[in-house]
Amino acid sequence: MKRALLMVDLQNDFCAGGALAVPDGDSTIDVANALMSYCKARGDVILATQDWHPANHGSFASVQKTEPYTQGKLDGLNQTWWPDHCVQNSAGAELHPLLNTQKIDAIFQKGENPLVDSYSGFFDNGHRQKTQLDDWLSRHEIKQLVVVGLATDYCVKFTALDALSLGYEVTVITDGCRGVNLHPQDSLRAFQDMSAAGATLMTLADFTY
Ligand code: VGL
Ligand code: ZN
Repeated sequence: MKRALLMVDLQNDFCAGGALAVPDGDSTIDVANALMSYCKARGDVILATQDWHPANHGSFASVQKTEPYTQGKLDGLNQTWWPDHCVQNSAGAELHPLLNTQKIDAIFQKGENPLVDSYSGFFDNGHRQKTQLDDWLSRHEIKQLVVVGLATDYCVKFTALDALSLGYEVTVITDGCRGVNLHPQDSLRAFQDMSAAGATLMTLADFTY
């Protein structure tokens, strides 16, 4: 059965010094590199997503003239207002410099529509528009996904949940993920939600044993 490693949003803005730095986010990079080597050696495809916002994105607190990390509604959907992050073609939107990007087979960008946020690599938050990821995976007959990335409680979670609802078999490598944790238990809850929806949770050590 064909498999892909899917690395979610391993971008500078989610790492140390970034606009929306996830606590300990950088520690996912070594795990992702180890997984790429392991997966590539057994013939898996290596994919990445990139949060890719226009400078006027509606999820930005600056655009809404409000405080970052507060809540509101964007086009009828609950929305956390974020610091400006992952602006298209900015340094913050680039993949982490220590990520072995030469191993990546394809990159999928999301979050381009200023009117809606897009945590999942598959759909926007309103499930109105699809990215190219699902079609690409179908075309390559890939039905199994191994997921790591940032952030556990947003883009990793919604990517994994959408993948499960689309019928993929999903394994999440827990030590390859870190969360924002606006509330202290958010990442733990996210792992529980992914597991309850059918994802297998494993550490890198278990997975590569
Ligand atoms: C993300 C918040 C806003 C993520 C993206 O990659 O988890 N979180 N945009
Ligand atoms: Zn974003």
